[in-house]
Amino acid sequence: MFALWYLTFAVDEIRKRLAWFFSSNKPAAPALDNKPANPAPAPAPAPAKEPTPAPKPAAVPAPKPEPPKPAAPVVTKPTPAPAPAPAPAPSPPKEAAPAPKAQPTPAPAPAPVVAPPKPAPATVVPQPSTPPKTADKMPIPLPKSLTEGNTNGNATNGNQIGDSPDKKLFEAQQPAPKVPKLKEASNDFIKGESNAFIQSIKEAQQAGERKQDTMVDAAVLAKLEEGFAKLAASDSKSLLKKYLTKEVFDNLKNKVTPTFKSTLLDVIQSGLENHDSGVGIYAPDAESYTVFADLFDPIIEDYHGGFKKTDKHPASTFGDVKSFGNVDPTNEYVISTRVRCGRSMQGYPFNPCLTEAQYKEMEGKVSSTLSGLEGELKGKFYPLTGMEKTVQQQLIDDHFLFKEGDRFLQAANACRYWPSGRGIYHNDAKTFLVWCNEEDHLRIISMQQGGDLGQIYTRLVTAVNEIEKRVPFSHDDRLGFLTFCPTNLGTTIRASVHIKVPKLASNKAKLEEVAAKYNLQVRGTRGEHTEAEGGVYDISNKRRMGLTEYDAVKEMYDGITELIKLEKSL
Ligand code: ADP
Ligand code: CIR
Repeated sequence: MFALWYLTFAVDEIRKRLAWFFSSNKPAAPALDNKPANPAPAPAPAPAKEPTPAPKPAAVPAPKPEPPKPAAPVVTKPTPAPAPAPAPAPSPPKEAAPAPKAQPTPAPAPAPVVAPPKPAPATVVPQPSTPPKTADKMPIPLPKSLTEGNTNGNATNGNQIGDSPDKKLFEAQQPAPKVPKLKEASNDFIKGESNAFIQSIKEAQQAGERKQDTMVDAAVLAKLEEGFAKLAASDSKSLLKKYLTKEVFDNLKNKVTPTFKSTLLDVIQSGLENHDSGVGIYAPDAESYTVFADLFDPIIEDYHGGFKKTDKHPASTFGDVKSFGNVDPTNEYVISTRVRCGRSMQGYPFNPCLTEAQYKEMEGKVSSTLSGLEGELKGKFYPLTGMEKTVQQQLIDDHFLFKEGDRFLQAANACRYWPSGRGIYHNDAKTFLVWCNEEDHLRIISMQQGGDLGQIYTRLVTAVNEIEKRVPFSHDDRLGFLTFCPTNLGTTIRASVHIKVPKLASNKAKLEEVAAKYNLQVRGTRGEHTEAEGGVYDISNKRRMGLTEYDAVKEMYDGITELIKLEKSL
């Protein structure tokens, strides 16, 4: 009697499980953008340039993805730019602006401090007020207490990735266990092993749930396959092409980040669209550095001159700021000098995952925080929204403001809602500037004519220390300060000169070769991906990771000193 009842129960159970199994393993409907069906942020508008064209049928993978395998120059005249026309004051920062639906609410960022700053309490646990559907099973990222490398005196949180619970969780999720085949399970049942069968179906259910968590929709996979094939057939010199082997590609193409569900396409689409990229990848969110580590790690190691996946970035050390002299004391070669660093605000993801409301909220926080700066750093915030085109162009031409329409950033989905939330703060002399929400949340810049690196670096470090007292920034134990582009991780420091070395530069390849010997990078007059105008080159330290801030600046100082010596000797 019991056996009969049990058999009936088991058959019924099987029917239900089978019905579930087939329904829950269907791939999600293709999303309209390149995010999976349930993306955290608002969908991005199509980039200016159409991404990879529609896939050829042959390139479209089967709808059921395989489970992941294991795992002006130059400032030639003294600050010639006209002061920007008065721009509309940014709206006051909204406290706890409601997050859009399905958007993981960032950890509460501290209110802008204008008066004497208070360090954030190290024990505050960021509580998303509206946890995203897909993050329901995610532990809330706990703040780490102050790390050695983080000199800002604040706890770190959501953008922390080092050994965070998030990291452990999504490492543990890979690879998803093999889903037992139903036919095998049925045979088990016929053999009377019903308990084993029910157990195996339970396991299949769990595996299915995990598999769904990491499922990348078919449209994204098709774009990935076609983009990969085109890149592989191209003569691209990018680090993306160098390190995205078929094996790495296959291992990563089905992965998504736990919180924002960013895919490999989000990481590599800039390099897929722009085969002339030097690097070709960006991190849509901080978790990408771990989930897509098989691609990020070798690129980071190559770009930053040997920073291995087992290495740890040193603690932030600005060193003896006054120890630098003038890099060109006779004033013959260097036109101007600039040192910048990048920072990401804790509690906010990188560009591709930000909502328009977050952009505006961040702009408000940046503007109101900077309005508390004093002395030489005292200045004004000018939002891009409402800025006159002529004023904007003049600022760009004078090298104070970021350019517009960077195709590398656009393809990475980093220019959404432009110009919302973007702006620039500067003092009257335009020797201290802060960019808001261009490539990074903040770019803090000190620059002036001539080669007085000591004065320029001292100003930068004073400013960074002041701002860090007021705003908590994202920092990782291993990677240092977190940035959107892997080339900027670590110190985030780029110290550059605008320099004329006509003899050396008569052979561009030779100039590049000599610069590389001193770990220097050569850019054009208007920055990255531009040409030299009037023989003016932008030469800077290339690596920013695995060394201290002081050493990154010293690398530029020592290298330029050698270049000038060489130019004199020719
Ligand atoms: P970043 O340094 O932020 O990575 P870019 O290479 O795009 O970015 O340069 C940004 C702007 O800074 C450009 O207008 C560039 O000409 C200017 N710039 C860089 N170095 C100097 C310098 N030493 N003097 C004057 N302008 C500079
Ligand atoms: C590229 O890959 O060329 C762009 N995405 C920019 C990379 C950053 N550039 C750099 O060398 N620091």
